[in-house]
Amino acid sequence: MSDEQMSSGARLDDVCARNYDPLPVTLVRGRGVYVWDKEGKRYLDMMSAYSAVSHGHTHPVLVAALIEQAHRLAIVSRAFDTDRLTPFLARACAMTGMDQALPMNTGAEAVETALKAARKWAYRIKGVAEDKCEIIACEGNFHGRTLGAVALSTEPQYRDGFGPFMPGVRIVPFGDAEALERAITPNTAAFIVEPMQGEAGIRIPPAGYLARCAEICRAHRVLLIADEVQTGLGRTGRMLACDHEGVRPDGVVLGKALGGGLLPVSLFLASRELMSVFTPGDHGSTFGGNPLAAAVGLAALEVLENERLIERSAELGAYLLDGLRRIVHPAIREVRGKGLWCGVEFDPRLLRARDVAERLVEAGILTKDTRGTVIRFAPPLVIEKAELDWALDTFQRVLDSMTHPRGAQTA
Ligand code: IF1
Repeated sequence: MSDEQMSSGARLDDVCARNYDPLPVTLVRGRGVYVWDKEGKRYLDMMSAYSAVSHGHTHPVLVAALIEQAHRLAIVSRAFDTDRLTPFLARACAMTGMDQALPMNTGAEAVETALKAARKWAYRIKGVAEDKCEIIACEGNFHGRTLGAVALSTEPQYRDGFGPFMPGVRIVPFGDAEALERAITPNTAAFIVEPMQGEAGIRIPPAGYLARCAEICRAHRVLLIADEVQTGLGRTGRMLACDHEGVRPDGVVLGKALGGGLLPVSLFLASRELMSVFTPGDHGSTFGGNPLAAAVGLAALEVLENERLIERSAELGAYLLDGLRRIVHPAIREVRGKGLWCGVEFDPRLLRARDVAERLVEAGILTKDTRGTVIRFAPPLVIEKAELDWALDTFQRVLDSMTHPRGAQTA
């Protein structure tokens, strides 16, 4: 909220739609793994804006890239080429093993791009009858808030009041490859999946699940589209979560951290065959691939490698997961994680995750509950072990102070 708004006395609820219920803190500054509120209180950021701030807040190399490009050339539309787009896309393709990329801005836009590509591939290359193709998605998925992405969602609140939805969607249980095979028909264009589900509460499928899905998709000539908006770019300890199983999907969606924690940058990356369905004018975006986003995106990929953030995520993520599993409280049901992406699930009869998140804010840790039962720990990948130790000690201390319905103080 601007100074004048602050001085005018306007309140967020007066001027903003209530599409979020933010935790009771107003942030004004960030650097690295820390952010500060307007009273100057410091918080350790353990959620990284849902993994969009994997490089840490206001990373100096990325801010410098942003400022340098902003002074040169920022927005020209794709009606013209620029000197920034090709190097960015070439680096992204090299780091993901994909042939080509189509630049967008938000994760949902890149998901929509993937869905359009898959449908057109089904009609033009696989030979499915026009307007008959089907897309398979998983129970508990999250692919964005646009009407196409929400048509895939199984979360009632994300769909309530927004129908009718695009037809041709089939839902299968997450983690069950044989259910995927049973859902495939001759009209199936693609299977879109988060290799590990984020919003559903850091859900990790059985080992071999993704590899088996890839085999099934190949056997039935169905595209495998990996939505790595949250799991990609080192968050789970590998460049892509698909890499844990050596799976090369037909298409990959990247977003969030690709913008270096500074601005929205997303990509749909695919095989040459899949990307060949797009001809000039089929699809686009005013801001997609702008030189400012491309310069920051390239710098974000370079920092990922130069500062070994992917390796740090693997090493420190194992340390974080081990530390969380040593936390003691009767309300903890399960601790899950991969890389610096962990979730602690609580028994809602004993503790509400939102209450834990609010107590963590008071203790100086920013995190977020998901689905009402899971607290997510996904710090910037630049975090140090000593900061993880402080977070673990603080988390245990907060839980020790939280009673549960029986009223007994925990041991
Ligand atoms: C919200 C969480 C939700 C995503 C995956 C695409 C997108 C996302 C796997 C769309 C976005 C964000 C959206 C934000 C909360 C957050 C989120 F899982 F990260 F916590 F909702 F599930 N694919 N996830 O996770 O990307 O268009 O937002 O750039 O909408 O409340 P976007």
